[in-house]
Amino acid sequence: PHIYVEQTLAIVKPDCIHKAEEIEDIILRSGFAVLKKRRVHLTPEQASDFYAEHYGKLFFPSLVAYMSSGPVVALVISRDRAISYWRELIGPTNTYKARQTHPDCLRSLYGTDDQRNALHGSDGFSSSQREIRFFFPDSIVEPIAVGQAAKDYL
Ligand code: DGI
Repeated sequence: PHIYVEQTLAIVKPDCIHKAEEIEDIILRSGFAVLKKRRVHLTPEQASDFYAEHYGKLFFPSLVAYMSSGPVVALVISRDRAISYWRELIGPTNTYKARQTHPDCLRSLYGTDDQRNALHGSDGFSSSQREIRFFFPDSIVEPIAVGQAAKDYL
């Protein structure tokens, strides 16, 4: 039996940037390795590209303004089941709903409101590939099957 070590993209968003080191500690304590990290202040054009799937929605302009309002920290993080596990840790999109249904999740603890939700996580394998390459263009993004030899440290 193999374990698939995946990579996913985490973003500490502008409303949470002052907690970036605390978030990185939580990431590490949750069994992830931090493979890459970059602090960047996105332009509105870059934020629009990143969230292109939401173009045309009512909240799109304010989403772009928020994501370009200050620096973010983008991290490529890795462990088994990284994509779904990081999504579970951050919790529901809406901070207020998260506080009702998942009080211990990271968006509940660190989010600001229904849009400023502190953290991002890729929602599937193809978005993880696109989003990792968005911030780290040279990345090779494939799940790695880890066999017997590595099972002791996973
Ligand atoms: O993958 P998620 O970040 O959980 O959610 P998503 O991809 O559906 O939306 C991307 C971001 O856009 C989300 O983190 C916050 C914002 N957003 C999503 N839905 C709404 C929203 N902002 C507002 N104001 N209203 C929404 O309905």
